[in-house]
Amino acid sequence: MNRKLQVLTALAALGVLAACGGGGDGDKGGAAGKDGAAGKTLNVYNWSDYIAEDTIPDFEKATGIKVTYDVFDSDEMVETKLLAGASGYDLVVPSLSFLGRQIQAGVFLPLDKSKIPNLANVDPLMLKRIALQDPGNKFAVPYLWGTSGIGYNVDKIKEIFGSTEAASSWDMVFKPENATKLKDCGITVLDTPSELIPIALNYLGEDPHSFDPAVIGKAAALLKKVRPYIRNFHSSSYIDDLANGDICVVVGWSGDVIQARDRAAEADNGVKIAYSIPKEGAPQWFDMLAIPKDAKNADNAYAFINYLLRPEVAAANTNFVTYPNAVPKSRPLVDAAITGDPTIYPPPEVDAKLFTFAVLPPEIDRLYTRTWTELKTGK
Ligand code: N2P
Repeated sequence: MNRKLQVLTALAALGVLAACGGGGDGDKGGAAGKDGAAGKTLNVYNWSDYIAEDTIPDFEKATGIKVTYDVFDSDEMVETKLLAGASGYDLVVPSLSFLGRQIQAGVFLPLDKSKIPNLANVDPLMLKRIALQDPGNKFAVPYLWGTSGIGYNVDKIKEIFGSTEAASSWDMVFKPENATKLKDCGITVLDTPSELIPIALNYLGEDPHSFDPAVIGKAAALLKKVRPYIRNFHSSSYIDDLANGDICVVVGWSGDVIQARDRAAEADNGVKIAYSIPKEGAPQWFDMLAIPKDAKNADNAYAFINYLLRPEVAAANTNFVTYPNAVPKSRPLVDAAITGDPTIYPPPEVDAKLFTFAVLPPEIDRLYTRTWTELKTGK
């Protein structure tokens, strides 16, 4: 990935770009958009490292809509803004499991599907699966999806365990006798209980969707045992940390790890990175495009959603961020090295072991948060 975009992404993460409208002059003298309200602007809140570098400029050129693009790296961050209301965003990208709860909280605009003709391009099977949490696909459209697994430095793992076989099992990070060997080269885990607790439960042979506090306590105990060996809790810095050789293992997201691999290769720094979906099974998630109810530029959000669903745009995004999209017609336009990579597009036998996340009821969500705070602060 290009350095300039990384810097822009980092600045946006700090909120530096938010104030300058992505470098533009806002609504170009107040020209009203089709919605007649706020003009030709669009405020987007997306995951970091999650769009091709040309997508926004090309959309702006094609439509005259000026995009302010901010990024986040956790569902918890988006949810806080959405539930507080008046987020100022016209388009947000929560994961499906969070979206289910946000729909119940009434934070989204029901989609006017007549404004998204390219919805016809979306994989109907995926829509059907998603409808379990967004009945009738009323509020959201799938953007990209992926898995959560283990990213690792190939040479370091060979050095420590003799081969990379160790990375094919969650044992590598969840067995204290293994994790201790990784302590010095550095383990990072995603900074979210919503992923790590279900991953730990699944590893223990428990239902990853369990809402039983005693069962969730087993995941907490497991995580606590390996806590001394975890260097960082972070959900975006690990891309560069892995690529630069500063950490050797991450429990992270598929496309992010592949981006780390590609950044290291581009830098030609001798660091080899790989991603594994451990054999005990791993999460599969979907990130969803949705319009907050109080969006000032909803029509521009519709235009952007429709643009993202063009096969050539969806393919460009997948080629750049190495996450699969929801548009089957884009597939012939995606690099063969990506479609042929079983860690990006899991083959059926791996797919069969993937699990999705449940929509957590509020009391379990609170238990997750408490567990996480205690884990991080080492109580
Ligand atoms: C993007 C990470 C994907 C988000 N950097 C996981 N839902």
